[in-house]
Amino acid sequence: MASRREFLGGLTALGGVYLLGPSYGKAGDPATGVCSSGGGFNPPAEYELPPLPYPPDALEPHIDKQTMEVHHGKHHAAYAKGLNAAIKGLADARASGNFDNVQQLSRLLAFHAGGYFNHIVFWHNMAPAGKGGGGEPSGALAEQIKKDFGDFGKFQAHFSAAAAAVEGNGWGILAYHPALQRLTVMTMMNQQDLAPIAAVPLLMCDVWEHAYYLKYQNKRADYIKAWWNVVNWKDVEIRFATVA
Ligand code: MN3
Repeated sequence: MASRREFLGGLTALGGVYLLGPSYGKAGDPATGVCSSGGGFNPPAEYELPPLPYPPDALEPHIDKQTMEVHHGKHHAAYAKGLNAAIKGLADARASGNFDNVQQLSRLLAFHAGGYFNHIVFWHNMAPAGKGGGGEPSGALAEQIKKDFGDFGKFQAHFSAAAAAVEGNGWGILAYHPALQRLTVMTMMNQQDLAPIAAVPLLMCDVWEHAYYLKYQNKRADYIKAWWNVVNWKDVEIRFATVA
């Protein structure tokens, strides 16, 4: 496990520490969420769409195949493309010395870097129900949830209510804040707004309509209720172990 100092030392690039999460593959593995311990993180020249860690129908019936195909193949792919375009736009601005569009490019970088990374965490936060998905966390994460929220039921109710109450597009998030040394439930509008700097996401629930509308229409709360059945707590525990 990386020490906190090593972990924070390894966090670079892309619009804020909170965007980066631990990886449990090799250090700096973009397929699982980028970044673990210090140094050695070399960003690729172009960000590519990482594959889903399971087939698109694996989360049925809670999350349907068509939603997963469109969400991953179209929406997530568009964030990768937008991220590459924003990085190139800023490089071009530096090369030419023309920063007329720097405000717009900075916004696009934050939005697409958020969208690119948030979905990587989200895919890995899920697993087929009964085969890694569902249930409750164990070990150190379970203890920390108890300490910071009272018990798992209170945490789950808090998270569900916060995610359901996001105005428009956004995310419900369980994050660990290394400086505060506590877990927090937070929400994020769009792909980056309202997220405290340095809070590291551990568990993310996409509540953009594209994440549930085909199957659940306007019933976001029903989607969130079903989503708990596919939460991959092992993944969340590993992320927690890397930062706490
Ligand atoms: Mn999405």
